[in-house]
Amino acid sequence: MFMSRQLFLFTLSGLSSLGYSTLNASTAPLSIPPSLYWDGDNGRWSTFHIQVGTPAQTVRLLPGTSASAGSTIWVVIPEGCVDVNPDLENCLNERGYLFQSNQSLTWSTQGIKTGVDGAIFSLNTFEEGNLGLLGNGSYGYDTISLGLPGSGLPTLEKQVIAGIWTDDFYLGSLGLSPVPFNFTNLDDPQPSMLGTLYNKSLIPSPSWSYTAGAYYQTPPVFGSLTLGGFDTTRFKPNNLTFAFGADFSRDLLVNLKSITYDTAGSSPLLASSIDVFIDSLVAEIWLPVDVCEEFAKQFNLTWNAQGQLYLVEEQAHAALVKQNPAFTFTIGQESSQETINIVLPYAAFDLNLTAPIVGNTSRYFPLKQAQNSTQYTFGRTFLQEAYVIADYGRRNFSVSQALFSSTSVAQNIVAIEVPDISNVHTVPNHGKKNKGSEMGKGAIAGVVIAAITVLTAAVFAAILWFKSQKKPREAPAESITPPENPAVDVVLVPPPPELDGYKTSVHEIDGHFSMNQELPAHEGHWGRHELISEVSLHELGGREVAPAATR
Ligand SMILES: *[C@@H]1O[C@H](CO)[C@@H](O)[C@H](O)[C@H]1NC(C)=O
Ligand SMILES: *[C@@H]1O[C@H](CO)[C@@H](O)[C@H](O)[C@H]1NC(C)=O
Ligand SMILES: *[C@@H]1O[C@H](CO)[C@@H](O)[C@H](O)[C@H]1NC(C)=O
Ligand SMILES: *[C@@H]1O[C@H](CO)[C@@H](O)[C@H](O)[C@H]1NC(C)=O
Ligand SMILES: *[C@@H]1O[C@H](CO)[C@@H](O)[C@H](O)[C@H]1NC(C)=O
Ligand SMILES: *[C@@H]1O[C@H](CO)[C@@H](O)[C@H](O)[C@H]1NC(C)=O
Ligand SMILES: *[C@@H]1O[C@H](CO)[C@@H](O)[C@H](O)[C@H]1NC(C)=O
Ligand SMILES: *[C@@H]1O[C@H](CO)[C@@H](O)[C@H](O)[C@H]1NC(C)=O
Ligand SMILES: *[C@@H]1O[C@H](CO)[C@@H](O)[C@H](O)[C@H]1NC(C)=O
Ligand SMILES: *[C@@H]1O[C@H](CO)[C@@H](O)[C@H](O)[C@H]1NC(C)=O
Ligand SMILES: CC(=O)N[C@H]1CO[C@H](CO)[C@@H](O)[C@@H]1O
Repeated sequence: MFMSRQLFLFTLSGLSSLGYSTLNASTAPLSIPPSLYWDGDNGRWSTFHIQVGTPAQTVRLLPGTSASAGSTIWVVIPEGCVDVNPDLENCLNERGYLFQSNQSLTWSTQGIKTGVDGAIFSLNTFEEGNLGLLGNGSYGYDTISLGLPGSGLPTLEKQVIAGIWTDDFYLGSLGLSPVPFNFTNLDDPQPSMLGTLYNKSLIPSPSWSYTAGAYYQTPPVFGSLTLGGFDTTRFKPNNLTFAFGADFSRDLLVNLKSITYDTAGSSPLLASSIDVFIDSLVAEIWLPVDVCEEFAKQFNLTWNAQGQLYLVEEQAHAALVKQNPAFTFTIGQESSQETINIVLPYAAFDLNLTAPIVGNTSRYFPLKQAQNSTQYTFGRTFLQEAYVIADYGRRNFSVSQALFSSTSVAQNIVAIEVPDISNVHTVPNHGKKNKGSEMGKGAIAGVVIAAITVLTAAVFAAILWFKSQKKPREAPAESITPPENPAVDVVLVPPPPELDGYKTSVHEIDGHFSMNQELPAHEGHWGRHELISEVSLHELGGREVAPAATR
């Protein structure tokens, strides 16, 4: 890690002496429209469309903010229905539609070591694996297009795709990491989607902003995803900036100082501070056991040992609705007193488990008992009320209270430009626990951690180098915005769709019907049958986890 930081410094100063100073001023951020669906088996989550393969197969994915796991795109493949959930009604639609690689003319596994079953590796879930979320992927390359056909969003060739079938990740993931993926048997690091978009000057910087959306709002408000910028109408600004965590795979690390709720005389639910990792690939909020127990005591949550989760009985639910507590999460940097509050109403925690996790829909409270500090996680539950802006050029991010503007409010997308290299003198060195050595242990499809940290630096260096080589001749006079004031390029994006977003059954386009509709008829086992015959891991031990008593 020390070596890699030195390299980072070296490459940055090397670039400034090369006179890197230009940008492609015509590059605007990309606002990815939500799918207008609420998907998932552990809550209602706002997904996003992408098309994969040739001809295009449209799938709905959740944005994946995890630096490691988010370096590739995950799509659910037919095994995820036929073998893992053979009895699940309407499985294709439930899992956001499937990708069939053998129906794509552009699918390729060239150069990837393949066995009889194809290129199967475990998913690079360093962080999620700590929470017991695991899966294998069938890897290959294919063409992707963002959004639905006709959306005018970019098409990218030869993106690394992992076909997944595990129920641990019920929906596929639109990985947002800029970090390239490294197959164990290939020397070439494979650029991620964000890296490719930036390298092709399709976004102004390697950065993104995301909030998960809130089904419980009236009307429900879909998620918001911007690449290379942010949407000022979706968050309440604050002045707090977080530096990325020292550990590359735990970049979005915040210090949680306290959790309180607003009922008079209530005692704080968490008193001493902890570091918590923000990860959209996880649904729940993972906190120390004593904190969870405090929640359970205060709100009469029912611990379900089999599923290791909290169910909410009707009576407790009614009491919570009546009391309507607002939970305030106070976060900041570990070393600083400056804090911000993210407030979550009870409604944000009022989620249901549905099939295939449980037979009958069950209310649960998305709080999980973390056994140690590596498990402290703010998942999508938190991101319903939080808007995160991550800037990989400056290695910093912000967390803001999400705003739920009405659909009649036009987006206001602001670009994040790449930092002015000449102003960069230091790279934050937290000197904190360095996980690089611990991580080698998982024999994983990709990402050799030490190499990746170097790569992260090297890739940006390469990108910047590439730009510096190419652009000056064309636009010599352009100067880059200094980092103090990165948001210069205000772009008004066309007005929102004419439909009311919350009418989830109404769509302008039946995008997913480019999928092969004969699919459900294939009931057999194919190719990888010996892999997937393993019963997949669920959060709950079995299909039938009924609330303790029905009254
Ligand atoms: C494509 O793969 C599916 C399983 O993923 C299989 O059922 C089908 O027979 C295959 N089709 C062809 C043409 O190979
Ligand atoms: C992934 O595949 C390997 C090899 O077949 C298997 O041992 C492992 O259990 C699988 N992992 C998961 C999470 O299914
Ligand atoms: C800027 O990017 C656009 C695509 O976003 C491209 O068409 C154009 O050629 C680029 N201009 C320069 C000077 O690179
Ligand atoms: C941020 O800081 C500026 C200058 O110190 C101040 O004017 C502004 O009110 C602050 N904004 C917020 C949201 O605190
Ligand atoms: C807690 O929930 C249980 C089961 O729903 C109920 O019997 C009990 O009365 C509740 N206790 C309180 C304090 O609300
Ligand atoms: C959860 O299920 C209950 C009863 O089945 C239903 O009334 C409620 O609307 C559901 N909540 C969500 C968020 O889907
Ligand atoms: C943290 O707890 C999880 C679950 O008990 C365990 O798998 C993991 O090894 C633990 N990690 C450390 C660093 O103790
Ligand atoms: C990153 O840092 C720069 C100044 O160093 C600041 O202007 C910017 O707002 C920060 N970005 C985020 C997302 O907090
Ligand atoms: C960027 O693109 C150029 C040419 O298209 C390629 O040579 C270079 O390796 C790419 N860099 C990265 C980091 O992907
Ligand atoms: C689901 O609900 C139905 C009707 O209330 C009931 O007959 C059935 O036993 C329940 N199943 C489980 C697994 O609780
Ligand atoms: C560029 C790079 O560092 N590639 C590495 C990818 O992973 C393989 C196997 O671990 C290494 O041998 C390569 O050096």
